[in-house]
Amino acid sequence: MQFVKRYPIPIALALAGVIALGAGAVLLTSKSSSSSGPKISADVKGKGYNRTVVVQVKDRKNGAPIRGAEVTAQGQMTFPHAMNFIDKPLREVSSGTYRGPYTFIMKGNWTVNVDVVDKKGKESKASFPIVIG
Ligand SMILES: [Cu+2]
Repeated sequence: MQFVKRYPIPIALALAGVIALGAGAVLLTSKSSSSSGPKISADVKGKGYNRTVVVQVKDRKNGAPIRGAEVTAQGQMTFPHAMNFIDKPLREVSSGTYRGPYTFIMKGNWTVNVDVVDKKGKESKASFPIVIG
């Protein structure tokens, strides 16, 4: 928690609260997403820096799992400073479920940007906030 000490107390308290809530596996709520194309939901499992990103891709209209899509996850640090990291492809592990490891190298607030391109070439994006602490 060393980095928290460098910030004013209200921010440190807010961060500590968010970090406490963020412990363990959480189903993430999308901060933004495409209005058309496949529906994306995501979960980041594990603790510490090395996590597993799990993404579910469904048909927006009928909820059916979408198989054979190209799915990537990209980590973006948003606080205490901005940093962008590489896109990593996720692998389909069951119908419409894609997963892969992602290393979040620093404590702080991050956004996981998920990009999906289905077999017809239709693209969908969603962003999920997560705290690494
Ligand atoms: Cu950083």
